[in-house]
Amino acid sequence: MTDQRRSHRRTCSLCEAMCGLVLEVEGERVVSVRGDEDDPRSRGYLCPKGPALAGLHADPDRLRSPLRRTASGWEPVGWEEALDEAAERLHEAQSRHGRDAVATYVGNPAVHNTGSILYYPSFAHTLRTRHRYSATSVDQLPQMLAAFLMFGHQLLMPIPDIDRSEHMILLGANPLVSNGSIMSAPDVKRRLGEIQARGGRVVVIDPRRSETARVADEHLFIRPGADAWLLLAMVHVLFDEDLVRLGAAEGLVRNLDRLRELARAFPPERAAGPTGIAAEDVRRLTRQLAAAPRAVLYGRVGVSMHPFGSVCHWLVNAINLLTGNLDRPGGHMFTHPAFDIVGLREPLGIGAGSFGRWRSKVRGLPEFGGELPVATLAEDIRAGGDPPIRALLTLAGNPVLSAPNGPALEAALGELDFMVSIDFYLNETTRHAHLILPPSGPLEHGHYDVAFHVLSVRNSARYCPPIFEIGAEQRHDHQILAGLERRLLRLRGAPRRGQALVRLRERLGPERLLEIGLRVGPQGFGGGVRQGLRGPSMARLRAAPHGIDLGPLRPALPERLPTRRGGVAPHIDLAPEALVADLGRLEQEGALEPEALRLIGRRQLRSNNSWMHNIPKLIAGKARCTLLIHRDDASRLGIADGQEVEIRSRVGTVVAPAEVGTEVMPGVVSLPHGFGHHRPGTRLGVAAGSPGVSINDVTDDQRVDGVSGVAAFSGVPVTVRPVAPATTADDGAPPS
Ligand SMILES: Nc1nc2c(c(=O)[nH]1)N[C@H]1C(S)=C(S)[C@@H](COP(=O)(O)OP(=O)(O)OC[C@H]3O[C@@H](n4cnc5c(=O)[nH]c(N)nc54)[C@H](O)[C@@H]3O)O[C@H]1N2
Ligand SMILES: Nc1nc2c(c(=O)[nH]1)N[C@H]1C(S)=C(S)[C@@H](COP(=O)(O)OP(=O)(O)OC[C@H]3O[C@@H](n4cnc5c(=O)[nH]c(N)nc54)[C@H](O)[C@@H]3O)O[C@H]1N2
Ligand code: SF4
Ligand SMILES: [Mo]
Repeated sequence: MTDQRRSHRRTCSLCEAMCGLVLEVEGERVVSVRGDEDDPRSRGYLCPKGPALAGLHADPDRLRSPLRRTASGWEPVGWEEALDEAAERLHEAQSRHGRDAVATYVGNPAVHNTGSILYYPSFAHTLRTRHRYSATSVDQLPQMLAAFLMFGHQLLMPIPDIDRSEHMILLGANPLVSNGSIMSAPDVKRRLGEIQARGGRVVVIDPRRSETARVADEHLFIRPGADAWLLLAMVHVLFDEDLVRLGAAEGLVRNLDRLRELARAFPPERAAGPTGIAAEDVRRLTRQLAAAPRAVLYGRVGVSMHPFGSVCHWLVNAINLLTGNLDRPGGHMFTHPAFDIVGLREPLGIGAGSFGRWRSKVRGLPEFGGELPVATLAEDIRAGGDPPIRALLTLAGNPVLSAPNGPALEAALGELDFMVSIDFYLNETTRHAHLILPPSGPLEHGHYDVAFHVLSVRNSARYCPPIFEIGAEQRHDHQILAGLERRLLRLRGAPRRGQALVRLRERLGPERLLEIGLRVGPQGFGGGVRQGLRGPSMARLRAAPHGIDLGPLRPALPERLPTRRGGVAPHIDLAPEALVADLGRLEQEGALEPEALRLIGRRQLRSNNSWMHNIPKLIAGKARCTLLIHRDDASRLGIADGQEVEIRSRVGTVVAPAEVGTEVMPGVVSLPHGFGHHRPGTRLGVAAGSPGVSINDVTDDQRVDGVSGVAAFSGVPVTVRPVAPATTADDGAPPS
């Protein structure tokens, strides 16, 4: 090889932490990846997925040019032909059966991809279907809904100011493994350690003694799905013991008395039964939170993909506010991003939000932000009716493994007239497509985290140019989306101006759109002429290899709160009616059948939802798709460590080896999500060798958050039994 070795600094785009990496590259090969010691945010930290970017870049299974499914298998097809065909088939479905006949599903990596996050909104606007779905409804939607109803904008989700906090309670989050979510912060372990070093306290409330729980000062088990009881009890204590201090929210709050009234009925004594947490512990936790000078209660997916996810996120926000921690340094704060998708107008920004403008046709689940919950996609396809779904476009998503009741969705996909997937893997979902349009890989395009700087624990901005140029046979996500949009407009005979606009945006490319967004944003001319002259521009970002630090989070009230629809003054609603209405359901929650256990998921350091198991270094080692079960339950059910067990729910059955111990609380079992790579017809040579099973073969699409319709993965009722009688001689207590 005569190729010169080059060194590149790059933000890792795989998760929300945005770690700084240094990649050594020779020719087309990434020779090494290490954490960038000089990166002020990550200071050399990286997780095992960072280095896997090398494997992803080199993966022979990663598709580079389009594929068409035929009776005799997949055949290569040129880009022009593939885009023409895809647009024609989508157009055909819409012209025959109406706009809503095309559904879309957008997955998680689309939010980490600068091209798709900037170009998808316009594409969706052109498609104008009410059948839009995304990974949001198996993730943070309840958190966005709470932000929308309480603060007036779906993206005004307050972020834990972890670097200045002196007391942090983590509820349903495991950032030591997930690396933080809606809290972009590399190396959370160090950051939590710093809270402790400042004399502060870290408390974890989780049905599993998670990796984060192990470094906390205190860990409390909670029964899955019962968090709303705990949170209501905490609100009760705050009012009852006169601990309420509104702090920066003083004068902005509505419905304070209503919340006080509601919480009156939920003293800690009532929470003890459902949660398993003693009343005295709830009182103590609440007093400690209220007494700390800077504190934050942080709730994430464990209380979002949850039967009361929306209520939980409402109450998390409320408790932070009632303890004076909203908008306080070290508390729960809003960001001031350079590219401000909160403050900018569409199409560069994202609108304030909407809720319940229409409902899914079978179950009547509500629209949020123009989307319906994915828990209803399978039945919406299968119901036919009016309007039917005849075609589907997926972008960066693998709903067969990530949505509840994956098998029902797979069956429904088989009924479509047409499906097209923008994705570089032939996987469990895209194998159902008629056409796969593969975009460039993460190192092959420029990168700016449009979404995650908005969710970062420090205001910052960073752009990284592509490391590799794409080949003539490749396209970027934004080119594919704009290419399809342009064709759809042409097929519809749309005015030339509209078509020209799409072509112009395509030619401009994401970098130029970024430039516009940065220039008009609050750190640019949006903040005044002087600010604009000094603020981040693409030239400044290109000249700053570690990005631009815009300082710690700063107070944002009342200035960040938007004027509400109808000209209603900016305010914070402490008891939005849509959320209050769900409390009645709490009291009606039926008890479990006596033999049932509650299933929860878990994330693992060397996974990225469903799609990085094809990287040999990430999947190597002992099988990780195991069912954690408490040893008391195991011995009651006659299950030995390592034994294969059957996990059965209302919708299906999977078999996995049991891992017996005391990590999960009694009555709870845990399977990781993202596995299930045994399905035929994929092109995932490595992942297929360690397939595991998909937790979403047993999660229930009918079990959803009562307000938003988001899948309730926390605490799915299951029964567990050994597949065959234990063969080991010792029938006593299995090893823990
Ligand atoms: N039971 C259970 N289910 C869960 C969860 C859970 O905890 N428990 N977690 C949920 C959560 S939080 C999420 S976010 C969802 C994720 O759900 P999805 O987003 O549906 O699934 P992913 O596994 O992230 O799949 C991402 C897909 O994007 C492709 N891809 C990667 N990068 C790019 C790119 O740059 N461009 C394009 N076009 N494609 C790309 C990959 O090949 C893969 O097919 O899963 C949810 N499902
Ligand atoms: N390594 C790795 N990192 C990832 C991902 C990955 O797949 N792998 N996925 C990324 C994505 S898309 C996201 S959204 C983030 C999510 O990041 P986190 O929100 O930190 O998600 P988890 O690590 O799943 O932690 C959720 C915790 O909730 C607990 N839990 C489950 N049910 C309940 C309940 O009813 N109540 C309470 N209180 N707790 C409960 C679980 O035991 C678990 O410890 O992670 C991101 N980072
Ligand atoms: S924590 Fe890991 S996956 Fe996330 S940005 Fe850092 S290196 Fe990448
Ligand atoms: Mo997620």
